[in-house]
Amino acid sequence: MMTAVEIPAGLKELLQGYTVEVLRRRPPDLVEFAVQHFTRILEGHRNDPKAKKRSAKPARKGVTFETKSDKPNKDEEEEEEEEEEEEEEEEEDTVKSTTSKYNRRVSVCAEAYNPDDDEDDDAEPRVVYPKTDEQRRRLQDACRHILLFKTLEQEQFSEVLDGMFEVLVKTQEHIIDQGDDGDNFYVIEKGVYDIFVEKDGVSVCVGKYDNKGSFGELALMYNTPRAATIVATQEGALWGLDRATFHRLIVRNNAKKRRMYEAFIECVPLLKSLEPSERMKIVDVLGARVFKDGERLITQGEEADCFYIVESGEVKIMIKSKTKAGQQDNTEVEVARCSRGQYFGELALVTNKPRAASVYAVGETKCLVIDIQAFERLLGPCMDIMKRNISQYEDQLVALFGSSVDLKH
Ligand code: 1OR
Ligand code: 1OR
Repeated sequence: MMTAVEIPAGLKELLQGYTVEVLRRRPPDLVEFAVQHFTRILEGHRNDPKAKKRSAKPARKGVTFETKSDKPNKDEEEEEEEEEEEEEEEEEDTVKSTTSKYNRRVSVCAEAYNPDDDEDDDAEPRVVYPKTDEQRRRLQDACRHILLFKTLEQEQFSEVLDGMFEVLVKTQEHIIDQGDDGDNFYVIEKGVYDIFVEKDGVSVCVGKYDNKGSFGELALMYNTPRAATIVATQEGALWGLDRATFHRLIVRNNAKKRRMYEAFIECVPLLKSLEPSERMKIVDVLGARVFKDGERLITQGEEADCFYIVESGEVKIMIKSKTKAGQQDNTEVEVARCSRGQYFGELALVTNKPRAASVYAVGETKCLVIDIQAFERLLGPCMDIMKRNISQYEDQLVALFGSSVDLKH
């Protein structure tokens, strides 16, 4: 006998809206497009709470909200917001409890765009992996330049260190397989790791991590399947951080980052052509770094691993001049300056060449920093603008040094 299935109010309209957009815009990746589409709806609901109520959620009883004592700085507005998010989370909980490799959570958008809603993460026991002094020193070294940790408060950072565990890996070991559910986030202590992405059934090596950096954040941040396969090409050592601790410390911190940087990122001219949800993904993975007056951020001739946007202060770009015989001497010539909202450090990433200039802070300067993998993953749509600007560098270079150059190749 057939049982009547109740279709939740609003479901049909949601799916129809998505289908119409797909047919209208013909996106190459339906899942990615769905994330963007539903995120826009979610953001609309955020700005218009009535719209959210209209999106017909089943009524639930007995939802209580508890203020956690270890978050003394929360203002009332945030708490109200969280009360609302808490409602959503109750709904998600039932789904979470059935999570398995083959039964993934479906709440991709809700989790990705509501980092505040992880209240019950705090109820989970805090895992501490005891470490020797020597291990802690190695761990601290490995974590020193991890961008995701750069906006954490000291206390959160030390909780991250406590929660990390050492993982020794063998040659050819798969640390992560594309399509799997996310378990841990990893920081590299040593070793080289290839990044493979499967396209049309073919696995392509799209990059590598060379003895530094981190990976495995995406599946944990957005509750999506692993987006790439990571394979050790030699023996190596990693530090892992489990999913729950990553959520409690990093995903929650992303909510703060979004509040801090959303308005600024919206105004960066280079990023204007991105969708709002794409800009938010940049905010999620960026790190903020402060440089002292005169400090060198980039050294000409070195290998590149990140990209910068000036948030405050100024940097000067210096190029080593050449003698008439074309030899480089060590005198540096200032060729440009960048201030708030401007970017630099893209050239070496686009051309896959060493840094073309050195960059120094002028006065105390704060920059937002994105690693090369995130740059390649998220800034593709801005590539034309960057390439156009690179052509302008070439013109200037010719004017200064008199020879014809091609910085792009
Ligand atoms: P994850 O949790 O999805 C695989 O697990 C990890 O590989 C992922 O998090 C990132 O940390 C890392 N696209 C997607 N993920 C990447 C990429 C990448 N590179 C590293 N990861 N691209 C390559 C950019 C050089 C884009 C390929 C189209
Ligand atoms: P990068 O990754 O090579 C140094 O690291 C950065 O300085 C570079 O990316 C650019 O973002 C930035 N020529 C080369 N690099 C420049 C120049 C530049 N200006 C800024 N950068 N020229 C000045 C053009 C106004 C040409 C010099 C003669």
